[in-house]
Amino acid sequence: MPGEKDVLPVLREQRIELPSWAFGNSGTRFKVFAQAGVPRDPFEKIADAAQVHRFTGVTPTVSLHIPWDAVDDYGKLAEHAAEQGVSIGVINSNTFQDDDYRLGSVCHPDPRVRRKAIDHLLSCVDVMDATGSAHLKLWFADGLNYPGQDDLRARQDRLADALGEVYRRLGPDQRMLVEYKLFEPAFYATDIPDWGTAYAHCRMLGDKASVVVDTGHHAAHTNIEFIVAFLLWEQKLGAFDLNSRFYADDDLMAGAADPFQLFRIMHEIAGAGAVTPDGGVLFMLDQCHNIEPKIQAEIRSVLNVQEATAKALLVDREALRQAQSEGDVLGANAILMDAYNTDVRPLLARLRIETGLDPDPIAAYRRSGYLEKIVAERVGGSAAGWGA
Ligand code: AOS
Ligand code: ZN
Ligand code: ZN
Repeated sequence: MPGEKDVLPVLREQRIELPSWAFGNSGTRFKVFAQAGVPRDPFEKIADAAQVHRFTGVTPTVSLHIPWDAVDDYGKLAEHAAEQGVSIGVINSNTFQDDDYRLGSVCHPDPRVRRKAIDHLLSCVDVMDATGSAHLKLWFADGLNYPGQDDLRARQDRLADALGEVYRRLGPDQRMLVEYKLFEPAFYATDIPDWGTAYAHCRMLGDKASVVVDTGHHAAHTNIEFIVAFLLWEQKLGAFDLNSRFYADDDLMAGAADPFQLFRIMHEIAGAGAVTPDGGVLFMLDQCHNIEPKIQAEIRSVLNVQEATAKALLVDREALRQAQSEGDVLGANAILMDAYNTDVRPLLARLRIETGLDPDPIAAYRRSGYLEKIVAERVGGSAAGWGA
């Protein structure tokens, strides 16, 4: 089995991006439960994200969602992030919260609405220019509720046209990430419902486009690690939106519902040497904390991802290859399970101590008094966007 000296250098370099929207109030269509002390603007969201980085040391970037995080001066927001010890990461577009988008955005039958949606995406690239962000993440709520509602193939043409126009606007160091989702808000057909559709568009676009795997966006029992392995093999895996789901797109904490699935995904990532940023895959959380404290939940999620990664790095790959080549079915499986069943918490505690952090980030955060401070200072926090 690989030892601590093999695993620690990789874990030291691992990075996990936080979503700005995880820090605002969120809920379901039934109720948004307001929490005391939540951020009132994007500056305060970044301040909260910086706390997660302060205690974990591996989350130095924050994803923005435009227009939820729209500000007059993006340069100022980027400066504020730097003052807090973090920086702005991926820019997420939002073409789903306007009355014009009832029948879709870039796939809408009306060219006026498509133009409006494409202009929004282009303005997101302007935000990238202003903030220094290198990635544009596209998720579309486009789809149909009823058979016959629109022409499925015509909508793919419109999608391809829109993606092409935005792709051509990207600067030399900017990249496009295309996310898929099986259903919701559309219930009959979604225009990018699966990895294959996203992959086909990314292939047509070129090297700057790759696929986002949101772990909550599949049918139950989908073998997500196979999708991950295939996209890695094709060099088209751009990013993850990590979260947990029990039923649909639940957006619960990564590693909470099925830590074994997260381990199996990280095993594919570790096997491809893609844990660290030089592997070219971004790891982001895409979560909402409707009932639990938000900053603490983000810290817990980061720890869960680190634990799954550490276990994946402990897989004895040499022995595994040997067992695989000998056709030793149970031996190979046992090698994987040995790594999964290792308690990696002491190893991660040592990693933190070595980098000057508290070995128990949650306890340290709770002791810090930050929550009490923001509860006292902030009155009337804003919604994340969902359920707003
Ligand atoms: C929506 O279901 C997707 O997961 C997107 O990534 C979305 O933009 C994100 O969840 C922000 O709410
Ligand atoms: Zn997502
Ligand atoms: Zn989602």
